[in-house]
Amino acid sequence: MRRPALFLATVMFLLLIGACTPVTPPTFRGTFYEDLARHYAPVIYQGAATDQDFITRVNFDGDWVGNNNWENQPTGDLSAYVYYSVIETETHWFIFYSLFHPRDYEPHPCEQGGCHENDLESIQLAILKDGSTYGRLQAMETLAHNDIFLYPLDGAVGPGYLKVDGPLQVEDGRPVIYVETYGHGIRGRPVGMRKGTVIYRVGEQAERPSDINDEATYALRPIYDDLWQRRHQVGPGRLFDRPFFYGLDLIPAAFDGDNWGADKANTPWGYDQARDFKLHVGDWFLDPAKAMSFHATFPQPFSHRYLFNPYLADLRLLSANGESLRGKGARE
Ligand SMILES: [Ca+2]
Ligand SMILES: [Ca+2]
Ligand SMILES: [Ca+2]
Ligand SMILES: [Ca+2]
Repeated sequence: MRRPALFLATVMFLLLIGACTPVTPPTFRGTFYEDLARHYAPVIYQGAATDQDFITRVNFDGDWVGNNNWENQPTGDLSAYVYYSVIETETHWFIFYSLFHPRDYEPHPCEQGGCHENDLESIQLAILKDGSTYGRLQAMETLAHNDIFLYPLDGAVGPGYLKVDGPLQVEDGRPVIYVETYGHGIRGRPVGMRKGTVIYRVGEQAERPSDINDEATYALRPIYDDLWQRRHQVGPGRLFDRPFFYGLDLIPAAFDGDNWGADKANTPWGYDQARDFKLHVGDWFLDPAKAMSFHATFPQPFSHRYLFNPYLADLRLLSANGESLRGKGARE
């Protein structure tokens, strides 16, 4: 066989192998990262006026369609879930938690404005790998609508782009967060808590609170398995919408939604807040070492070299030595 023919045959063979081999993406389930996320899973004080303030999973209505979630809120399963992810550098673990509500609403009628379908507000923790099993919690950032707020626990962590909103509250080593009623913005201190309060703690069971003053356990779900794997489901009637370029890849900035506005709720990798000109949309989730060290001042050691970042790896934006290639011109 002449060389071009041999080459062609080899390519055809590899394509055939690729087409026949089921691609199983890595999973967080059963890994140390899941243990770590469970170890630091927050205690959630959820302001609650109605069951529209109960946290749940994105497929609470039995499907992965975004624009029927407002409609299905009254009939869907409101068992409690929190989404999580872990990214690791040489010196830190960054744990991201996202809380989903089918509706973001107001005490007044939605005709007066302020409501939208789907709602995802998030927090991120920076854990110093100090040689102990679960490391040492250094700081938390929380998202509330248009802003990200900073809460150091380690006295050596100081303000950066963000001011310090207060000290990080902990309960049994877990961060305590407050989720406002109606709009579900998250803070490290009680803000916008109206009517009742549901206290959620991590557990094995996903429980549904019985009323707006109750305690319930939530189960964890991996962002990587549940949401990131569906990032190509984009467009009206699908899960996501508002694609944007991160590197050379289009990923969706929002959940598909159509009540009281189009596509109003962000994905974990779609937040636009606290960026200035230093960060790209997506960096807070996808490149947390860069984002958090811009938002806050961390003591050394603080590495920007990733040991585990499956998102940048999937986007082919991870260099051989673990650095983000986003904005480096390598694939742009
Ligand atoms: Ca749905
Ligand atoms: Ca809808
Ligand atoms: Ca909201
Ligand atoms: Ca849409």
